[in-house]
Amino acid sequence: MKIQSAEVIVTSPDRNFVTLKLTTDDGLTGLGDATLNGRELAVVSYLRDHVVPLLIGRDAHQIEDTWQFLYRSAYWRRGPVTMAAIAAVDVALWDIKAKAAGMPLYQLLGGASRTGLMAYGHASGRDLPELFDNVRSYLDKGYKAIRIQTAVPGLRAIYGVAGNATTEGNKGKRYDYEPAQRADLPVEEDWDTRKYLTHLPGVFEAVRNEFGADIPLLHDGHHRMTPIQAAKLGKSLEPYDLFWLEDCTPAENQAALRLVRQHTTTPLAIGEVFNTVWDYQTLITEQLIDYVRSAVTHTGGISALKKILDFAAQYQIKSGMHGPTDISPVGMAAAMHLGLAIHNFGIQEYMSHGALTNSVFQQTFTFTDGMLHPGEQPGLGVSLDVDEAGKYPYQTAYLPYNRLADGTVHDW
Ligand code: KDG
Ligand code: MG
Repeated sequence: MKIQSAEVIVTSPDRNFVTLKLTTDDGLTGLGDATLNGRELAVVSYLRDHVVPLLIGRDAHQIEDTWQFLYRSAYWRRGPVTMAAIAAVDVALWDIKAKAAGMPLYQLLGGASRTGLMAYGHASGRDLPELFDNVRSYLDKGYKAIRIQTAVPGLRAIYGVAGNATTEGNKGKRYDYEPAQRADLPVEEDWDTRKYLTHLPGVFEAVRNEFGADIPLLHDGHHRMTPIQAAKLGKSLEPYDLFWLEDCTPAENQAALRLVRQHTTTPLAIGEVFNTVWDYQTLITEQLIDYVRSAVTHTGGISALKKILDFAAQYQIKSGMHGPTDISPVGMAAAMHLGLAIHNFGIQEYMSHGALTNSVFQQTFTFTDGMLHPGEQPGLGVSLDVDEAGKYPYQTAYLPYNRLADGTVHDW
């Protein structure tokens, strides 16, 4: 079974998505997600100019060999653009192999280890009443675990808070639904770690008082703290029993997590900006984290992320795969099949896509009583309507960035 054609499809229904579609000489098709939020066209060029010509005529069954060929023959290694491109090829080939086998993809990864995947949703609010309303709306939808993000008094706009969004299309709406703004320049937001560290524990105390001790609560620090600040935050949140504190420091300095770990028992999750196992080596072997946050899309695909998660399993570290809206329905389906199969599944982030996105991507997954399941259709269970996709051309969009009060650029 040879790869006959490879097409890179760019569409922007509710936001930009990049999808690789492979077709074999016996007519099977496979999809892979190559979306890199705010840098989409770099992956399009990497695929169209440097990868597609290498794929034509290759045996579609040789997934591992193709992965190693693309990774090693480039000479230049790692990085989000390269690894998103390789991920798209890897996932599309798994989709094809599962269709050829006539099985849903999770069966080829070892079969189901559970009946469904516990998912968490994103609640936020400018104040406590708004946050409580938002938490209730997630509980009403069946979510069993909820991420809590809050505005901070004195700060105009920060990551993850719906109501105070600065981006035009999202003003007063679900900012955490789509932080990337369709515009020629990124939006500037503001940040003050001291104000944040003072405010956050009180918000978690209020949420626990309102909703009780049982519900798993999560929080995303979004890379904005130094190690000692993160250690302080983890410690101050201990009474509220978080499921995890995510990205408490900029993730590229793995050693920083040693200091955080020494000071707090709040579980730590990290890795949505990582792209290979090398980003995790110290974190996993020294048991400095509890959850691997990588997306299939940004970490070289199912083949590579499964190896990272198998490695993590030896250290009792579980999965917490990235699942915001910039992971396309194809990337989400890949995460669901992998999560269903591995033993060390932890939790799955899940923000539903918009109606236009769902008109471009037809999907078989279900979300019932807070649990995701990828469905039983052979392959990933996702198809792409090329005509619908063509109605929504690419639009320039950027993620926001932060400045401190004195004008210094800060991690967003
Ligand atoms: O593209 C960036 C977003 O995916 C990221 O900001 C979302 O931090 C995020 C999360 O935890 O979902
Ligand atoms: Mg995050």
